[in-house]
Amino acid sequence: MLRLKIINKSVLVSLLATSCLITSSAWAAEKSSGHPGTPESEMRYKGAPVPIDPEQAKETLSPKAPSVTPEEFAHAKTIFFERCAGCHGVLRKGATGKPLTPDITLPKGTAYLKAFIGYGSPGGMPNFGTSGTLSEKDVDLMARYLQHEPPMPPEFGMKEMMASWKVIVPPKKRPKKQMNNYDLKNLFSVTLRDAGKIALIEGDSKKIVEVIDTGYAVHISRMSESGRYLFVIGRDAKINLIDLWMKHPTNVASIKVGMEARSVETSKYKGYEDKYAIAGTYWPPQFVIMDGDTLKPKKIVSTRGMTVDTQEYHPEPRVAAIVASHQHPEFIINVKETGKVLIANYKNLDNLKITSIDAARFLHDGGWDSTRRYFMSAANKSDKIAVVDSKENKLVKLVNVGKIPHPGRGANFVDPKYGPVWATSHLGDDTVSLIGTDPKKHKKNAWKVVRTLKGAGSGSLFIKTHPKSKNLWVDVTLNTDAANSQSIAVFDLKNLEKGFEKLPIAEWANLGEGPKRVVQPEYNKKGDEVWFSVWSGAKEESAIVVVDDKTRKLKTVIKDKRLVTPTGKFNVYNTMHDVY
Ligand code: DHE
Repeated sequence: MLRLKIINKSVLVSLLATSCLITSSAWAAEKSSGHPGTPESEMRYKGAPVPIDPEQAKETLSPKAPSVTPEEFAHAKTIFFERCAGCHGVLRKGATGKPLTPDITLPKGTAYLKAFIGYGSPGGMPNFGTSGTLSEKDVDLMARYLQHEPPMPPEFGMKEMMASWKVIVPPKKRPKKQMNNYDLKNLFSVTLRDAGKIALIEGDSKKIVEVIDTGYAVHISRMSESGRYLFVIGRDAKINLIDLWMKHPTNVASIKVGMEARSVETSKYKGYEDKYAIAGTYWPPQFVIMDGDTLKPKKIVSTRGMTVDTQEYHPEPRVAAIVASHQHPEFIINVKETGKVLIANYKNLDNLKITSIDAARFLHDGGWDSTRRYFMSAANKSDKIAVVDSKENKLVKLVNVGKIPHPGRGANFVDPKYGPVWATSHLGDDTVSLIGTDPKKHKKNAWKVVRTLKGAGSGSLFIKTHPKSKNLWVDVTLNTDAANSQSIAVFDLKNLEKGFEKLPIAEWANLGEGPKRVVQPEYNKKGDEVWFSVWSGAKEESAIVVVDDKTRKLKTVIKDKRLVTPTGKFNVYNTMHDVY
């Protein structure tokens, strides 16, 4: 059985913790990343370690490259997966970082590569040597290692998936009705990132009612259409299927679908409610369609292929956001490195029909417009939002927005002047772009940026509102100034010209030392409360701060020693119905 042997769980825990959260004093000082214009925060965000066991990637010594001993090769592989693969790709074909294949590195030679690794570059490479991250010896080793063929981690096909697949409680033995008294629709699934668990928190009582073991560093939770099944995916590509009807909601099935992943979704089209689930992986680059109530893998599809612009082969196009179509029995899949949106029709899995839509590189996150017809997807390094019409299955427009759009699922509301809009904030600048989304009644505003708001700063990850709310909440989690990253900016939707108010969310949590980044606003079912994670280090206290949406005043702080590094929060009702 092929099992992911995480580099060493405790090492990965500390690496992830240091890669994504550094101490508050360091944030405040914001060390140079060695790349003018790319702050350390962004480099760390993109360059998190890849949870692939380096031992599983075969050594590939190339005769023309400078010599590297087997011991050195093993050490270099570990450094590469921990420090470099997040940006350059496991196979070094290039992602947000430049390609580093031997046809490029061999002609450059050891001295050039050493300087590059040691000092960094204006193109985005951190200064691994001068920052003290790598020793001089390791810089020299990496310069030689990069001239060899990239070692290839193993593939993960049906055999490996089946070997990892577990049905813990078969569908027949599951309850026929809800066996607990929780208000399931207002339950929140909260990622406890560095604990490898999720917490279920009741929306009304704010009590943690269950803490459930999951894969490592859970990325997202998604709900089945009926609201019964919760799907949780770890960074290690483990999916947990949780049955919310059980007396104590718990895992009823699990599977590993690869070695690294970020996305999971379930079928939502009429007639296919709860029938299928889909997960996309970073490694291997593929997606898999599974049975919705057991996770039994049915169909695996590779995403390897040609890039949208230069039309050259990319061996590692990672799967980013996936949404379930409400127009057809289809999943809509963002493929990062090729810049393509794939629409997979699950009506007939043996004759799978895939529509491939040319968008732009590198597709990342995104969500629906308010009608749930148009998928708005961030092509982050192209500074564009790709608008895909899920009814006609075609690209409507590539809309130019600010620098590195990062919407999460975005925010839908009605602009007093321009009509219905969908909004994104940005990692790379302090703006919020509002895109018109109503081609029928507001045709001249459709699919263009109708308004740009000035937010609190760059480094925003998520933006949120609710159909019942008059507020637009924008986090600035990765901003270099702790006064920003520990606060939230809130705009009045009825008076956007007025600018934002800044609320000191982390201060309200009243925690001790720690980075305390405020991340990912999420509404309750009614749309009258907003929940924020105050995400501190794994060994420090974190909290969830609940704000009254109408008054913008603190309502409650949820603190509990089990709340280790809370990041994403997913309200069952809002996630079921794509309300954002
Ligand atoms: Fe995420 C969504 C990938 C870093 C928290 N993140 C997503 C999605 C993708 C993605 C593809 C969309 C999934 C979907 O909708 O199907 N994230 C990545 C990365 O590749 C990246 C940049 C680096 C990495 O190595 O993971 C990254 N993400 C982070 C973080 O550092 C965050 C803040 C904490 C963490 O878990 O590591 C983080 N990402 C989230 C959250 C969502 C998310 C909370 C879901 C937001 C939502 O409201 O839907």
